Amino acid sequence: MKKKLGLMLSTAVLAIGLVACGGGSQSSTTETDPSLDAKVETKTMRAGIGLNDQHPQYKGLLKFKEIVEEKTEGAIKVETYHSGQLGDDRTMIEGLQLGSQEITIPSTAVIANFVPEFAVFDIPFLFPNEEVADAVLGGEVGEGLLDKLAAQNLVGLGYWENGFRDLTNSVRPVATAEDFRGLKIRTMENQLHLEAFRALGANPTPMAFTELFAAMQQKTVDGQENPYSTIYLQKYFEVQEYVSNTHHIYSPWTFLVSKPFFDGLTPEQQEIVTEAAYAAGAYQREMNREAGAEYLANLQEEGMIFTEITPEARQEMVDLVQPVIEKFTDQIGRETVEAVFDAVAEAQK
Ligand code: TK8
Repeated sequence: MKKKLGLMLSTAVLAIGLVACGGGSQSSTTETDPSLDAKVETKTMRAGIGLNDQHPQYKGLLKFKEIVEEKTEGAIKVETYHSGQLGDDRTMIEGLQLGSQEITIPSTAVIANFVPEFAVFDIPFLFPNEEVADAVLGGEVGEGLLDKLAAQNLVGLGYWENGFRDLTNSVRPVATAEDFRGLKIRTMENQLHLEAFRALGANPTPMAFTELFAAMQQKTVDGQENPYSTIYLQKYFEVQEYVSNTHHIYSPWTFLVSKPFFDGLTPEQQEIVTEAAYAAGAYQREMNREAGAEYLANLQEEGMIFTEITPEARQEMVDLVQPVIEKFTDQIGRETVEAVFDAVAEAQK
């Protein structure tokens, strides 16, 4: 009798739990635990990213999966989908809001379409190096921006590293701003990126990451800009000839979880998922940097022609994009822009 009452209670609690976290959501299933004769609710986190399974972004996601499944003893299962299998960044963010997936790790540039303040990280030449980027993103300013995601039904659990973005193209070597003239460059879907490349003299086209390789292959665009890791691991050397170390933007990714799903987790599960996201982010950043120098050498071995951007040429680019930064400061939020620039200055002391 006692056992039956226990089973009834645990089933009742389970039923309340299911209703609390959205009931029949596809992300929650119940399995019978033979050892306890009680129904143990397992939850599934469908995680989609844009990069392929060779990239540190995916290796970081596998680390997240390993930690969460181990620490929750299988109560939370993580399904991983790479190479845009669940869609491009914008589609996957909407998937979190609609409940068709639970995790994605998009560029802040695309998040800016949902939370305008995130465009602050698209300000060209904002971060001088990775150490300053780490200090700002991991500090009060970066964490404060994550809090703004809640209004979009999203939870931000730290920043991962996409890295410094560099230009490639199939037309000519680019050594100065003059060399950008007329190049059809794919940019992320972000107005600031678009106008910054216009200011440099290029002819930019916003495009989802998932369409980029084909666009370069069909010469719909002449070039693109991404970190060396992406250029190499996505095999852009097969469709691009020239690469320059423009290092024009340090691009973060943000680890996003669906807020309705996150709110349905137990406090202990929320802590495990949060800690796993930050730990996997640190793991991914370290892996990205360890291999960083090799990627450019690999690109040259694959036949790409590398052009060094001199400090003078880079300064000319900085000067050309200043009016764009001014124009977007109010759209991003003057307070946010000033706070980020102050944090950058503080991190360099
Ligand atoms: C991958 C994108 C990519 C980004 C881009 O999902 O779109 O060029 O740099 O990393 O987020």
